[in-house]
Formats: sequence, structure tokens, C-alpha cells
Amino acid sequence: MILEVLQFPDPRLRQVAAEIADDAVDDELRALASDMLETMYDEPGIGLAATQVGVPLRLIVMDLNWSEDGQRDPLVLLNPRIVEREGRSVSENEGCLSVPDLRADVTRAERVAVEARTLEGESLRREAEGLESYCFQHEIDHLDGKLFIDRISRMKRDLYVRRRKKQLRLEALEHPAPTT
Ligand code: K1U
Ligand code: ZN
Repeated sequence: MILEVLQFPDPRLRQVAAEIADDAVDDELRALASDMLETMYDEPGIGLAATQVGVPLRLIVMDLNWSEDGQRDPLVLLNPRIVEREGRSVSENEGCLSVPDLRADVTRAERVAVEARTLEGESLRREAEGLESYCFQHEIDHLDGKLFIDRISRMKRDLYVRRRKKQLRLEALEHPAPTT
């Protein structure tokens, strides 16, 4: 099932997500992970955090290797945390499925090590660099209620916020909410 991806400035994007208990992996959580992957491929994107679909749980999905011809290499992580960071680099043209019509350069760690649990209950450690590393940092930021616009200059952020509010005002004029 395709899920609705919340859009800035929805306040639910600012929630800090809760840890998932070891015994909380059930069919409902597996279905959520599967729906999040379907949604990510549909958008399309290379990552998605449960926060973005209105579920405040520490769950992310990622796939940097998917292709239009059906290649899939999905990663589903529970309670992911960055345990090591190395170097500084700029993620060129970073985007976010919850922040429409903006791409920006963000300074992030070049390499990270991430520890997490899988849906199968196994512990996992992954070392990543470049885009994969930026994606881990971006998705884990979502779980902490942070957006990539929090990591750009105040001037760029203020410009974006103004543009976005104007866009939402125009949309509301074009499609007024039905009155009951
Ligand atoms: O969490 C999200 O909003 C998804 C976001 C992840 C991300 C992208 C770039 C750097 C860090 C994190 C996206 O997937 S935006 C879309 C995107 O970058 C993309 C879409 C299709 C193919 C390749 C990339
Ligand atoms: Zn995002």
C-alpha cells in the first residue's frame, strides 16, 4: 500500500520517534516496513523514515541500488544509530520527500558506522561513505524530528519557508477545503 508522505511544515515531522522494543516486531510492523518500501520506490526516493508517514517509531528503509528495471536491494532498519563519524563533506543537491521543491548542499560526516536491528531480530553494523552515509544521516535526522533545511544557512531556509508558505496559500485558494 502506498502511504501519504507528510510535507513540510506538518508538525508531525518534528516529533522525536520512539525506540522499538525487541518484542514489538509483529505483522503490523512488517506491513509498515513493506508499505514504506513501496512508497519510497513509488515517490521515488532512496530512503524513507517512519516519521515521514506519520508513524513516530525508529524505523527507516533505504535502497541506493534500485533501478527502473526492477532491481531491488532494500534495507529495513530498526533503532538505527550512528556510532562512529569520520571526516566532513558536502552532500551535493540533497533532497527530501517531505520538503518539496528544494535541493541544497548539506555539510555532513563523510563516513559513518551505523548499528541497528533487523526485522528478523538480528544486530547489524554497517559502514557507509558518500551518498549512503548522507542517506543514513538524513533518515536518522528524521527520527529525531530534524529536517535537512535545519542544516542549511538561515537565509536559504527563510527564503524556502517563505516560498513554501506562498505555495500553500495559492494551493488553498485553488482547492478550498469543503465546508460542512
Ligand atoms: O528521506 C527522504 O526524504 C528521502 C530522500 C533521501 C536522501 C536523498 C539524498 C541525500 C540524502 C538523503 C530522497 O530519496 S530524495 C530523492 C532522491 O534523492 C532520489 C530519487 C530517485 C533516485 C535517486 C535519488
Ligand atoms: Zn527526508
